[in-house]
Amino acid sequence: MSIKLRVAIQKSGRLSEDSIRLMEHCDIKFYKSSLRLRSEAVNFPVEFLYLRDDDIPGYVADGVADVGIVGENVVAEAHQSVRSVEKLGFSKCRLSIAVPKSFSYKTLSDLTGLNIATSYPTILAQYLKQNGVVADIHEISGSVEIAPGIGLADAICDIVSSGSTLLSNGLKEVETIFRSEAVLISQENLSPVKADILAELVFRIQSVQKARDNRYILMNIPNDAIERVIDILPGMKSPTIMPLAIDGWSSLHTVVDQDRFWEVIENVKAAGAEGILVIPIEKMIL
Ligand code: PRT
Ligand code: ZN
Repeated sequence: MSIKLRVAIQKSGRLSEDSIRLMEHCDIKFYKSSLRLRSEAVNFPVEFLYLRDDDIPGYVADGVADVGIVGENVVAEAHQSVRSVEKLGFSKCRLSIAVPKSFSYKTLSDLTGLNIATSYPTILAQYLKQNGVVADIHEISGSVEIAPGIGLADAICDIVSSGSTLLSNGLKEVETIFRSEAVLISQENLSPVKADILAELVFRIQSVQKARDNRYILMNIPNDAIERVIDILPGMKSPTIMPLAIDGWSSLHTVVDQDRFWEVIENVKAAGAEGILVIPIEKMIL
């Protein structure tokens, strides 16, 4: 039997869909079934284990899985010895302290002596300690946001994404203590063969992520505007320029970072570009 890298992904939850989509964008083909706990890829030496997210750092540290995809919040809370290999850019959220709306909060020391409910006692304790605040941490495993309303705690520390859960429970966010996104973690001592498979997987993930952050653009420009347009595309490799069938015009092709995309489009339009086409990129290998 050939050696396969065992990749742990969340069985069902907020990370599952994006984790599977990322593997598919890396052209790894496998059968997904919500009933199965394990599946093998057909065209790449990996097999997937479907687990609860909280178990992933421990399984990776113990070598049951070789690598895993999980939130950085879970990794930090688990404090297992695993290596963070690559941030994955999805499931972004923050761990924040929130208090009832009526609480007149000014600084962290206002929490001194209070009871804070959380599912993240380790991260919270570390944060309070670093900031010299002594409070009681009350660990609960779910529905943290209702704790102040039922008199179980004075404040909470929980994951926030849009903030609507806090709002609908009469709470306000007062401190962000940790920012998180999905991350690829690995066991610390992979065999050389597995380390090679991981390197190939990371290479594919990076190519997919770079492609996701960029757009390929094509435009027609009058030849006398070529210099001006090139000046608008700073920091990028020299664009491709090809003559059009019409005299005095060229087609220019280049790659633009999506963060700067609209600004670049506005500027090249003003410089005389016409017929601008924007094309998504599937993979970018640099
Ligand atoms: O069953 P299993 O144990 O595998 O899953 P789970 O229920 O423990 O985790 P899951 O699927 O809810 O979340 C997995 C990971 O997604 C988390 O560890 C975070 O890294 C990340 N993530 C991103 C979130 C959120 N956004 C999020 N909004 N995790 C939880 N929430 C919850 C939060 O706890 C709160 O109840 O959503 C609520 C807040 O959302 P807003 O949008 O109202 O602010
Ligand atoms: Zn969980």
